Amino acid sequence: MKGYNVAVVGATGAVGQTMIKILQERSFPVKKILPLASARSNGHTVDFMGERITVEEAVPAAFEGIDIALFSAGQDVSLNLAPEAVKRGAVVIDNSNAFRMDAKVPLVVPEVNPQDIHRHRGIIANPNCSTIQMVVVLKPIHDRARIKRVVVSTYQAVSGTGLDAIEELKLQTAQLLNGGSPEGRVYPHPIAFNVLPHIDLFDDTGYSKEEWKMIRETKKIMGDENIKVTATTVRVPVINGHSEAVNVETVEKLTAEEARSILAKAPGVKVADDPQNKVYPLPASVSGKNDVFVGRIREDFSIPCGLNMWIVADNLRKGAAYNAIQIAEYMVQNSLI
Ligand code: NAP
Ligand code: 12T
Repeated sequence: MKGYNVAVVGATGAVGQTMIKILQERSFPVKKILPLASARSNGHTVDFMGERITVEEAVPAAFEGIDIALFSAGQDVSLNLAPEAVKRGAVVIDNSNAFRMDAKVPLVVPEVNPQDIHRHRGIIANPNCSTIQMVVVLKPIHDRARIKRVVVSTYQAVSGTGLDAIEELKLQTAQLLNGGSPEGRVYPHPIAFNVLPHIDLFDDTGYSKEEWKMIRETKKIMGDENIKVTATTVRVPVINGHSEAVNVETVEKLTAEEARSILAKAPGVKVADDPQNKVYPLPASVSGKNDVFVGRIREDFSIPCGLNMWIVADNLRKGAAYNAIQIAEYMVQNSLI
């Protein structure tokens, strides 16, 4: 089988490390792996297929001979280096917010809109973590009953922000248990034993950028500007695994039983829905898994055609690294690379 030269930009970070793990788990056809990061990581190594590989600095010349570049080092790095990688013949799968709403750039969740991959011009964008896990569940419902409106509240883990934020939650938890009063460094307020209705920056609408990402990206991925979406995005003191309470209004009536049966057959979805027996998705149980989990599926009796659901996924996997590698796998399977 053909092998590919794969660069991972941000290889020392929370998402980059997960990418390297998943490439191995799935036996992706890697000929050469090139871990890239900032100059701060000079001398660091990563393990790949039993070999110790030195991390190199992400500079334009590093992309010479690279077939696939998986970017996860923030928006500025993507804006600077993704065009350099494309110029040198690589296909870029970008995890940042840099290109997601660019009309020329496909924004892809393989269970929802894999066909959009075909129109790429070098860069394919990976959506925001909270959007990805939601649309995997919305798509089969939309196909059957046409979604009019979505109201979502998120409960997002600190791993979505990166390794510094994971350390901050652990440190603050220890400090509070020992009678201290920690101050926020990564976040504007302490996150331990707290809940922050604040993810990314606010604009003058009163919404956060994270909320706007969920609204705009959902329409683009689903290919339907008529779906109304509103969101409240919230950080909770969970290490890994984003949860979402999602209310959906449809044109056609769906009972909870029908929704459960549609979702049980949907790609990338696992139904965990038996609340009487304490079965519902939890971040602690889905962390480390690639699928999106849904439970608490029930009718919204306040309107004629409404459903409530609880959707949980590993934000570093389906929300970032796994989704990106699924896109790469699709390209390999369809001879697009
Ligand atoms: P992280 O744990 O803080 O890691 C950041 C990574 O970026 C590190 O490898 C870091 O390298 C590298 N980096 C930072 N500045 C750089 C520079 N100037 N040049 C080269 N490399 C640089 O963060 P993370 O959670 O992995 O997230 C990284 C990015 O991925 C985020 O900023 C975001 O854009 C994206 N992301 C997307 C999603 C999604 O929703 N799909 C989810 C999470 C993250 P050093 O170790 O050398 O500093
Ligand atoms: N601020 O990919 O902090 O746009 O959890 C992902 C995660 C931005 C993004 C987070 C963020 C993104 C976070």
